[in-house]
Amino acid sequence: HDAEKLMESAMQLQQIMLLYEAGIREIKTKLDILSDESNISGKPSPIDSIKSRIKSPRSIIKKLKRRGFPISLQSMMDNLNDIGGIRVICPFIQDIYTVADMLMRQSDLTLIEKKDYIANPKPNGYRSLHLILEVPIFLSETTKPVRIELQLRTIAMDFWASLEHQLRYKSDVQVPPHISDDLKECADVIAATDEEMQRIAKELHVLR
Ligand code: 0O2
Repeated sequence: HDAEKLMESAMQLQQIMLLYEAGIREIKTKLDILSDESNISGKPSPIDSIKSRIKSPRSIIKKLKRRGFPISLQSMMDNLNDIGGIRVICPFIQDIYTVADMLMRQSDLTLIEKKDYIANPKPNGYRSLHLILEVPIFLSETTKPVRIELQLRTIAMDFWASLEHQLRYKSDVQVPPHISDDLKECADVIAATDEEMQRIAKELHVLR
């Protein structure tokens, strides 16, 4: 009986993970098509690179606990929107909105939530555009919607966020306030450089 129960839970988990992997594949394909379309028309692609990940069980449980949600597969699907995540790295700030608009125009995608941490950076200096998109997954008998978190950022924003993430997670001590101020200062310098690079690109007619 125990073996049956274990088998049932394992299969349920596998089915859920299949959905998230499929959701990531669907949206990545859409992004690849948009990038290829730019390339063949001789325009520079608004996408520099794409990364994706499935949240680890450890992080899923940590987040459910932190938010006070029940620890179950159903709760994970209902309450977390970032189990499947895609990060789109763009050359220029404007490219982020170009890519986001292109995706939001696609009729099979539903925008569930948009957080613009570029227009409104986090107090620590973090900048990115976050979209929660719902994509239908067509299975043999049914169609299941799955939510995927998209983080869109420039190369410069990604540089800061990746290093800040490493510094925060690698250090066992709480980051002291003067270091947070230094990191915020770095974020602001990087943001100013991003603006400047965009201005140059516009002046050279690389960006419209
Ligand atoms: P990981 O390892 O990237 O998966 P919450 O997830 O509770 O913080 P919310 O509202 O669900 O908050 O999502 P939010 O704030 O829109 O975005 C969360 C994700 O954005 C994080 O995922 C990070 O990937 C990224 N992010 C947000 N703030 C920062 C920041 O200050 N620095 C860096 N480097 N990344 C940030 P996870 O789950 O925290 O981590």
